[in-house]
Amino acid sequence: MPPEEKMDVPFPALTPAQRLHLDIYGYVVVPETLTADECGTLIGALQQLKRDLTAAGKPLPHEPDPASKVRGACVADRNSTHHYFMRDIEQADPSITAYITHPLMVGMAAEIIGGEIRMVESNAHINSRHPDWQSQEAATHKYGFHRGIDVPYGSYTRNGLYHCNFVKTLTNLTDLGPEDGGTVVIAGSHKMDLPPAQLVECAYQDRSLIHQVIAPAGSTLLFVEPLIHATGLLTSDRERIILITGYGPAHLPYWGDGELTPEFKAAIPANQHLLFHGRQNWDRRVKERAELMIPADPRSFELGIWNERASVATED
Ligand SMILES: O=C(O)CCC(=O)C(=O)O
Repeated sequence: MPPEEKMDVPFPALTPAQRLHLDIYGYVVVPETLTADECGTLIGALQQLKRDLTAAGKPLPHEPDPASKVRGACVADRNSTHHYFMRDIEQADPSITAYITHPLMVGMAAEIIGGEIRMVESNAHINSRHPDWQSQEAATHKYGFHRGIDVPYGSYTRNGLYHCNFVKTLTNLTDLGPEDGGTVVIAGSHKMDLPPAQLVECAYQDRSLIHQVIAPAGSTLLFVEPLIHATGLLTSDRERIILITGYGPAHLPYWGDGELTPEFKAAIPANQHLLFHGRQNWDRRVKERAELMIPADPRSFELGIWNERASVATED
């Protein structure tokens, strides 16, 4: 692949300890991936999108008239009063596109996928506590646990390290304390090829198996989709705002319902063609971490301007 078609992303993107954490638990929380200003910009864009989606009557996926969507985006559930789940948001605002194309996010996902990647979905959630929150107890709460891909199909090991073909970067744009509904996961379930219902039942019997994201704004939960996970229980009076990109190997399809407009497609630079369009080929261009103790690429990257990313200097 010519250098001008490859975005410059960190490799390895994770420190050895972060990589080990992800291998053991199926997730790692990476702090300070976005600055306070970057979080503020993204919150502004998501609140605007929420207002615009509401004004448009909350279009759903697979609407017969795609024009009813808002800049390609829709909501997952029209009726929820406290949980606003926005889907297919990749072209809804340039700052959201900048999050999807952020070199650190792309680099972290590529490291776990083990080669060239594409975006497969993009979402955001703005949620506040449930109207019945006072009747909900953290010690007995039942979460909406699920996994996005099963263990044997989604995973492989190379050089002693775990890889997965469906990875998400989930960044909290608001601070998450223990009562702010941070994502919960059943730690280590990404390696357990057992019926999810059994894993969930065991986690309710021993709740120390359930880990919850508690992290300052601008932290990214990097996780693999065989990991059983759910939205946490929110009982504070604060709003939680999170932004998510799903990534997969470049030869898998996009599975959202968004259709890129001709204007958006025209603005995609050569070095992001793969990220937005993938590549129809059986071949998988592998780039795997050779061993755990390789230090992380020390460079820092900004949210920046989505279609002005640097390309690699030379071919690998
Ligand atoms: O709301 C959350 O924290 C979890 C989101 C989620 O379940 C997902 O992206 O699959």
